[in-house]
Amino acid sequence: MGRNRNDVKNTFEEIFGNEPIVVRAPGRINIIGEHTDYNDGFVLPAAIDLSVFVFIQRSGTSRSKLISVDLDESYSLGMHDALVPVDQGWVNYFLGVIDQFQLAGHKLEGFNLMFTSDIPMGSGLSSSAALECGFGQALSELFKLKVDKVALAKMGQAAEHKFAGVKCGIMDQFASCMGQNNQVVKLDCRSLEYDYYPADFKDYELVLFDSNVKHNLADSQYNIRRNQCEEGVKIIQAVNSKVSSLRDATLEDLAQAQAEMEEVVYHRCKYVIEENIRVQAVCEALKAGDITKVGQIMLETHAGLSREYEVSCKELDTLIEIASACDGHIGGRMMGGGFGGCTVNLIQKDKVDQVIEEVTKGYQEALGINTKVYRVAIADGVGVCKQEINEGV
Ligand code: GAF
Repeated sequence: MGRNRNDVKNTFEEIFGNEPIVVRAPGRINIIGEHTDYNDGFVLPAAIDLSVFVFIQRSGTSRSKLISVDLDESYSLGMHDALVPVDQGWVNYFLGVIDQFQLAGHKLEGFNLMFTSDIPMGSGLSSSAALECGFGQALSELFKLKVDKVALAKMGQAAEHKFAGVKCGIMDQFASCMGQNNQVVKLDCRSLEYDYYPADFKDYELVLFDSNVKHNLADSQYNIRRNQCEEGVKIIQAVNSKVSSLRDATLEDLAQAQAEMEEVVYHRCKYVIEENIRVQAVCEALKAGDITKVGQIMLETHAGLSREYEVSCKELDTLIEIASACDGHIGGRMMGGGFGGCTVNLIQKDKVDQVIEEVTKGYQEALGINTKVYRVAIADGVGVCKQEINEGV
């Protein structure tokens, strides 16, 4: 996973003849608050110690070269070229960010860039958001643009909308930019006000199980969910004109509007309204040090995502079912957009090895798929690597 960073730096210097600036941008986990971000609601993510590393330096011309070390692919562009999405998927994240910088009035000159990533792609750990934020930070450093990190997160989100076609919320980019070592960040996705909470899970460890699948309806179904929520809001507004997004709606508003709604829209809205309540409850439980409660709420979220929001899949449900039956597992749920990727679980520290063994075996027996296990640490958000680049995160 990802190349040795010193090797990449040496290769950069050999190819381009100068020392690069190196930027690290992390992936993220999310404790609670799934599919709430684009409903103006609350989320509780954290940046992790799996990251994208971007190596960049000026080219001295108006042309730029991008190299994906992991994929062994490259792409060249002129900084005055018209920008449109291309077939090489990874390139679009870069084009999208360049487009955002240019729209914000920044004049970019040519650069050479290489990148490598530790974040497994398609695992729901936001490798794309990390790429957008890492590249944005790299441009900002290279051309001394002083773009603040919240602005960077917004640019990453806009790039994703326009060049990857996913109408994502702000959570992933915000976590990658604003994450802090050993802290989870509670974000109000409407006002972008945020608070940090110590990521102290006491006798429990967060463990991720990767379903090792990514169903290709993920992107299309994501946008459909977003539309269904917007449709629900319009109907709820007839009973409560103060509701401008699902974040404002109560379960009572929804009950009053239910008769006018398609059943599927009702269930989408119910899930989101309840999930926002669950984020608040998890924050309270964390403050009180009640980790068992956090685990229980995570299981409720999984049930909602699976049955009401319908973004889970057989593989994710199986992982949760097997893990829940293990001694020492106190909670878990699918994480991220859904239709594949990882589950996030809370497991008693002295039972982690045993649970990992049981889940790995059970998943293989049930579906014939190997799970991958990630025991991630919570880390800082995007930044320039000033020290030894192969150390730490
Ligand atoms: C994906 C999106 F990119 C996020 O914005 C968020 O909506 C998440 O799915 C679901 O909570 O990761």
